Amino acid sequence: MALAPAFGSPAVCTPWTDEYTPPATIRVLRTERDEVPPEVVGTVQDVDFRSYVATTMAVEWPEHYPIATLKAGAVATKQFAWYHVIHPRGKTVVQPDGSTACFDVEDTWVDQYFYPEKYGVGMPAGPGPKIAKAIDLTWGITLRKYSRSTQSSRFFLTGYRSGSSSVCGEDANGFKLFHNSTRACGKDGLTFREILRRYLMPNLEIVIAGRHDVVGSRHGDATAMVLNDDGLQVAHAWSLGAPGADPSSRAGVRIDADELVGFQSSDVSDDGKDDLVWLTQTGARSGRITVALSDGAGYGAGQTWFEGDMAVPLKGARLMVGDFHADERTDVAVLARGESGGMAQLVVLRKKAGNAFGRPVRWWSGPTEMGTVAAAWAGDVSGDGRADLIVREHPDQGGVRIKTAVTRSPLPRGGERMGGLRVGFASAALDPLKVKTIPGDANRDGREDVLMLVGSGGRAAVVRLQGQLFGKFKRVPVWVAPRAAPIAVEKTRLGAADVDYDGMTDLVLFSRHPRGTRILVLKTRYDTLKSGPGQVEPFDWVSVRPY
Ligand SMILES: [Ca+2]
Ligand SMILES: [Ca+2]
Ligand SMILES: [Ca+2]
Ligand SMILES: [Ca+2]
Repeated sequence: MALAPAFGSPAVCTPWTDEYTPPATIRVLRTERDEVPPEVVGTVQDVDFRSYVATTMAVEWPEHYPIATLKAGAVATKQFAWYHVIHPRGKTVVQPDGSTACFDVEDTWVDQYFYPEKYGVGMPAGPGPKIAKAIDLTWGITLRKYSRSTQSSRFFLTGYRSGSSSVCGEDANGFKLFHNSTRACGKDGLTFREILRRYLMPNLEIVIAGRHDVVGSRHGDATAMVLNDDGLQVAHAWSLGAPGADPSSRAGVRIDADELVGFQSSDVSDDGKDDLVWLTQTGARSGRITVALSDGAGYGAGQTWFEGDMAVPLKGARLMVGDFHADERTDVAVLARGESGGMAQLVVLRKKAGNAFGRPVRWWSGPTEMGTVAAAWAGDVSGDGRADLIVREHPDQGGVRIKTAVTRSPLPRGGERMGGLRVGFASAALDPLKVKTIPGDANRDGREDVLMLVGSGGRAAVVRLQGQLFGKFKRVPVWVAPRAAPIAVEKTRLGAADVDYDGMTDLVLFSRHPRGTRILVLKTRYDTLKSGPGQVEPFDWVSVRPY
């Protein structure tokens, strides 16, 4: 086993400071055990970080635990070690050859138990496929604690112990997970996000950075469909936030606009890059769902992932994408007219293994006049990992209304899978033409918010409707456009992406401009927005549709 060189300064061991992307390796002090070769004992090893997490979990979060518990454990195990990499304790050891080496963690219970000779990846007693899955599905997730007084949050040390209780949540203290009781939570049917919230509340942020990354730079991108002269919708993506990336448009897929019900962006192939999904009507109640996968440079050719009976009338229906099953996979949903007047219904097509969506399953139905629905999205407002329904309505009597229906958790086996559609925000005074809305997680607490651009008295303002546990919104004014740079709300459409890669969804404005369309990013901070970057594109704004 080669000895890694010692670094000069104990203040830096593994040189890594990123709080959103895990380190590639970690330096581990090896101690004496039966199967550890004598030449390894007392040395520091550079270990592949993912293997380190998997090997540790094989002992500390065993394979037979429920998958939700393992996912919570994978987040905590990863972050415990990662925290020590980015906050070095200055630990060093004199190795058997006389050299001094620094290390981030030691391989005993002092930190996390690491014994690759016996529990390593590929060993009979090593991590199995369930642990590997739990790690993969949560690799991009980090936890932070928010402080209201400083308007900031910090990546914190996540610990865990065996615990004194076998009742879910009973020994929760706000900072640690406990094996026995979190195992009970998993058996009770909680999702891993619900487990993390129960043990690590209050002020917990469950963060995923880089939302809506299409181009593959990790940073979120601006995207819009533009209608061309041949009547085709052409997908365009702009990488505006990544340092050194080419900000010019990448044109991709062309979609025949006839019979198109809708298009959406989401990562349906689980590689971290958002793909394009669209629904085409092939009959009154039948359709085809096509996917164009992003390869990082652009979209590939369209592939049919579902074709057939959609179970609902598609005329006037709304396509949406979201993870309704809390399995970290993107499902497709359609909000449509109900079977009788004044009713609406939602069906969900589950993402299956491979390139396919399952048959539509009834998720919700209730009184809603589809004629008043101006937009609908799937987003996890309640923060349990299951997508909820967000609907924007323009009531006949005027104003703007936003309603939510929350997916039940645990998921009922049959019947209604959602609670009722309830008003989360309503204003009779607002002119719908001067209110633009887009969902995103702006305060990175793992709950979907709605960002609202409002024109009032000549100066545009942004209000954040902050998602809450029961699908309600907290209204937080965050920004007013400067007098020197006014924004015409009625000539603006909104996109959303985490352009600066910090887990807070940023706003992307597409505004009418004398030379075409002006794209402007408003970067989200907790209590305000920061303007830029932006550019002007030569597309007639009238046909530009952000997605
Ligand atoms: Ca993808
Ligand atoms: Ca939810
Ligand atoms: Ca939020
Ligand atoms: Ca951001």
